[in-house]
Amino acid sequence: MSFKKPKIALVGAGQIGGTMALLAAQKQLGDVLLVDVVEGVPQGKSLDILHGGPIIPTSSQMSGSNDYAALKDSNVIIVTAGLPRKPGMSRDDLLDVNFGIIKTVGEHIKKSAPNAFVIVVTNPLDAMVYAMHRVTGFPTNRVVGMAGVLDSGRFAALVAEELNVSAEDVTALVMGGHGDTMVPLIRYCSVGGIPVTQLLSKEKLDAISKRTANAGGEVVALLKTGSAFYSPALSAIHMAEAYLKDKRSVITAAAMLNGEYGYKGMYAGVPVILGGNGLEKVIEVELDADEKKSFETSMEAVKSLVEWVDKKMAG
Ligand code: TXD
Repeated sequence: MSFKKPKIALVGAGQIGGTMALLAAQKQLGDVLLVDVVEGVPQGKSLDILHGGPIIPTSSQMSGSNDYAALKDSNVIIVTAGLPRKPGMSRDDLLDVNFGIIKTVGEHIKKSAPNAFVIVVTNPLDAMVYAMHRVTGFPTNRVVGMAGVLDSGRFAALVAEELNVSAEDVTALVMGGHGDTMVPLIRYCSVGGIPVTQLLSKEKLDAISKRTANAGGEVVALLKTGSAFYSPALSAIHMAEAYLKDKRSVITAAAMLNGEYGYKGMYAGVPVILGGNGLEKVIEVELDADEKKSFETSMEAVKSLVEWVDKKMAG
């Protein structure tokens, strides 16, 4: 018997793509390919990481290409190709230009790597992951979006900071679309198993929810020339690892709903089990009246994005 390392393709070798390449090599998840339209960038970043291989140390092979044909037989493909947000720009402003990019990338994935597990990161996330599913025609267990891991991580990090405790002891659950209407579920957040509502006041928790929904914008305003990339890269690699190691991780991902939470045919950020078959299951948690209302408001925003993509696909 012979074994080959998994092939991890990162389409988009920008801030998130480059960071993911380093993380994937550090974690020895497999061989790493960077693909980008800008000549030299994927080659340069992969060469740079390759030079660090003996220091990490890692046995991951690194390569970079401007040719989508290099995607051939990839096991996992993480897509960040697109334009990032500039200050003052909403995620939805990006819709048109990034849709065109996802369409091109999706068509190549379909041709070159028909069995790949695809994680979409490009914004506006809920529309782009839906477009990727439509363009590739891949089953929904193999096309997911990254947002919930990041949004939940942001909420948990802010709770940990407020309580002055280790971030690794806080778990949080942020559902809904990846936009200003995301739904932090305060009562599902726990600190070392203790419900956070026993440790922080409602006012504090409401402020943390607000700051979480605006966290991406807060980073954009500080960076001025791009959007967050370290925590998004960590989040997407966390998902790839759950798949490659068949971890059956319980995380929040943008997943296609098929009746869960009362919606069908739309992606939404929901808790899921991620393992060797990709998205193994959508977990339905109980929502109270207020949470349900917030989730529905968030889904209204996603619905208009889905309709936009459907129109584009039809015409
Ligand atoms: O939670 C989330 N899902 C997100 C999403 C959190 C943060 C950022 N999020 C979005 O990810 C962001 O709004 C962007 O749409 C993507 C990528 O963010 P990144 O910060 O990595 O952007 P960069 O540095 O601009 O990188 C994008 C790269 C860049 O190198 C382009 O040349 C390349 O994408 N690009 C392409 N690559 C391949 N193929 C095509 N067609 C292409 N077009 C652009």
